[in-house]
Amino acid sequence: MIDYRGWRHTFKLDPDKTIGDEALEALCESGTDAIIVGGTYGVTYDNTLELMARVRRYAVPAVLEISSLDAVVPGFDAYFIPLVLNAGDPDWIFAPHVSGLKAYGSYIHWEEIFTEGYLIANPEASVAQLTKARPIADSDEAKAYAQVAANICRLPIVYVEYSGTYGDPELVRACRAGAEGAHLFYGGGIRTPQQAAEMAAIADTVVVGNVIYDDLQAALATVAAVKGVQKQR
Ligand code: 1GP
Repeated sequence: MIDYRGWRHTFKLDPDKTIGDEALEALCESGTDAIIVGGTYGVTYDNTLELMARVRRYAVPAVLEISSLDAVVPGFDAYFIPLVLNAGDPDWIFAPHVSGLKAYGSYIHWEEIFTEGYLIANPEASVAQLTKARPIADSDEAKAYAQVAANICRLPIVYVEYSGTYGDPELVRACRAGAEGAHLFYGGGIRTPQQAAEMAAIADTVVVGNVIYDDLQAALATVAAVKGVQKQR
């Protein structure tokens, strides 16, 4: 069974985007701790299955972050289930989870399931539009959201999602303080080793996504940058 608590760096691959075999090999063999498969739009059973089969040729752990009930593919090492803490549309809080359990409840291996308290901090991100994410007023509010996830809901993971833009380290630090006892993922807009190192000093795990498809070498360089940094506690 995987243990994400030791992970410092992950790549997030979008099944709706194209990645060549050589690039995929470079990512999987880069020394990253895991590959997360996930996306907001255009994620289907077929493109998720295809990507999983390709990633499975390598030893790196593979996790599916579920965003569509039509694309729940068996065979991953683990499944991350987002619970959108600041969803403005309540249908994005528990409705999909209830539908998923009605459909697949008896097949679930609960030891492979980890819930992410997902805080969407970039209002321009596709996932923010989809879930009608409420804006986060300031770092104090972000900290309170993290506390709701970690202390009220007792979720194992808090994920600060800035998808598409580089985040505010102060806000991420506030989430780190609020998410005491939970594992903190940071993702969003990392394009340089400096950015990767800055967020790795705050978060437990750094997630690198979009830059993979724009500049593979820049993406690969984030692995060493993250591994070279100690968390500041
Ligand atoms: C997206 O948090 C990840 O879900 C990573 O964000 O694609 O902006 O790197 P980027």
